[in-house]
Amino acid sequence: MEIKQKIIELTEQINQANYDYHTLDQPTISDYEYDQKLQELIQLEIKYPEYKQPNSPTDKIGGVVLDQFEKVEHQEPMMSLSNVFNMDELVLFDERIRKIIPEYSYITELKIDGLAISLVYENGIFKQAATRGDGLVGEDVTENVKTLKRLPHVLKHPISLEVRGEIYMSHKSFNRLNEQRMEDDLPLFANPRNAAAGTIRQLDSSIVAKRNLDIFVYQIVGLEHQIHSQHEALNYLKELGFPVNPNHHLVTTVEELKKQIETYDTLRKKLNYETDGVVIKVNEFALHQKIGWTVKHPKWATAYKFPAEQVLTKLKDITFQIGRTGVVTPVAELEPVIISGSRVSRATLHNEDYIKTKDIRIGDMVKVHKAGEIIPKVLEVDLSYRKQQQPFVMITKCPFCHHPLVRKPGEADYYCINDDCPAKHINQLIHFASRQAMDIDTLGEKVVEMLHELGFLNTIADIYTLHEYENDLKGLPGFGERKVEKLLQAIENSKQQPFDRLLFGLGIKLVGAKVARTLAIHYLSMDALKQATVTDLVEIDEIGDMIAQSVVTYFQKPEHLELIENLKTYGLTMTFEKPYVVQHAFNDKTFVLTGKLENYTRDEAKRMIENLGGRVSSSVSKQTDFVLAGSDAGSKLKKAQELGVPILTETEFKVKING
Ligand code: 1X8
Repeated sequence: MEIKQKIIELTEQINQANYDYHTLDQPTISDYEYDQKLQELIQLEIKYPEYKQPNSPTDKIGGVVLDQFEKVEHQEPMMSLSNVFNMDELVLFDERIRKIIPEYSYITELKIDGLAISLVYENGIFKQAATRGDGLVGEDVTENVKTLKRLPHVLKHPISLEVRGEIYMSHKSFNRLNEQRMEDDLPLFANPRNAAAGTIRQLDSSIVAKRNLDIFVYQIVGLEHQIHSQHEALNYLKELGFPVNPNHHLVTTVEELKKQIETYDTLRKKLNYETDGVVIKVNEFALHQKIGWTVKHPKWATAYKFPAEQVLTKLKDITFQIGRTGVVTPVAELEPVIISGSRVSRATLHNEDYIKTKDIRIGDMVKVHKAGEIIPKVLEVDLSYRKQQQPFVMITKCPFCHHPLVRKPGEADYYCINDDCPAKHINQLIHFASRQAMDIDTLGEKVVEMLHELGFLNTIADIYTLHEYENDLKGLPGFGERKVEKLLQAIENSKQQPFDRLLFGLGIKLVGAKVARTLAIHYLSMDALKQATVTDLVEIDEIGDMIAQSVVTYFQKPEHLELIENLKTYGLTMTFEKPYVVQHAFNDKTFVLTGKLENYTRDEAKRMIENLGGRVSSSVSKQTDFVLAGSDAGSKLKKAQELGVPILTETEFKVKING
């Protein structure tokens, strides 16, 4: 009883703290205190799953990993809205309605640029979330939606209903995600909507939890008898505890509509989320029946779409950037212009194919906009300005080392494959010293460029012999005595950075910070990783063929092996020490789960094991420490018996968990 009480108390305290932080934007407890409480609740829920509350905040951490999403048929079709793109079209929309009914009001709301979602609650408890899909059948993304911090898991009133809304990603979370992806060498999301849609389709809900999606709810399905207008519906949704966008206004004439749209157009530039228009609905539900629907959309509503700001400017030149892996990217050098509030002078042109398809030529006038209002993009050439401009020809030699470039079959990118290319070296050095890798903060871009130029730094290994030139460095312009000492001290300290950071810092193609950590956890040392074959590597859940091949190729090169030997001699960390959450018999043990469990889902069992420092693998091998076997276990159980791997029943597992 006492434990149940404690679980209820922690659940309430953490939920309140979440509300204060995420909804009111006014934190009431420290991060430390929050983490302590959350950890305590996690541990108690592991030991006493029977007391876990339906509104437990631990559901917001994610951890459920699915093989695929189930299909869900919508109770009522999820329709899209018709669009109007200017005031004339808006007037036509209004006239069509006015022909049917003379008197009504409109409610205007911001159109959130995210993805539509349906949420089902039973007796006030969140049960299911589904995407729009084709409007009739969507996908069950309940586990992912559970992780949204402002989504109520329990409503203020114990009612059953379906509501609909829009899931979106704020500019802040979007920028943070793309910065991270840049560091991890992953393709960037073009805009917050794509990022939100890509995130909601993740099979691992703990990834979703980290990306900070948010939601606005704007529709109640059914309940027309109790609620008579959209205005009442929004108020009721708020009362139930849903996040409702505060910007909604009632108007009666087209003139008022126009004014309201202008106000929204100013407002939206200050918001921290993307909007792409104004939704205009007839407010009174009773009138919806009279006005009706087409097969695709309601006739009593429309979306006024804001024009994306496009600016015409001159393409002064096409230059080339080189990444640490040698990819050469063409860049548009533009006559600077202001777009959506900020100055744009460069935009990526992606690759040769992109330029050729759009027939972009140096000297052209080009239309530029910000994709998702953020990343500058060259849309098209305005051919009316075209004179003698010559067609673009891709360079054939590296602009930095003049080595011939290579376009690999099946790829759009050109690579400089010269291992001595100075530009590649500079980028490798910058990457190695960067915050996510070895975090040598005094060795930033400018310092690297200068020390490279002067011949002090060429390869990564040179960083660790820099102290031999202490006196020479102290004589350099802009390098006082203190600065040199700080730099050398930071380099010395970096030798203690964990193995996974070093691995990331090496700049192996496709090995971002996360993959580096996964490799470090599985192989535990550089020596072991060096020996890994493609077959070994793809055994690991998150490692696919491409990454595996890239890792193996890296370690086949003699100059890389030499670099690693040198770094080892200098005393860098070549083994991984795993931080444990708690001391427990499961620390570092590999489990395989098979068969049907009685008391938990597989995902819950996986989470318990991982919380106690173990890991779960999908196939049984000699490396497996335990197989947890439920009923109807098949081939995995048989293999475990053959290999002599210890097999746990669910009861034995529970006993072990409780230590
Ligand atoms: C789509 C959207 C609607 C609203 C806001 N954002 C959207 N993306 C709203 O009504 N406030 S309504 C809607 C639809 O019906 N397809």
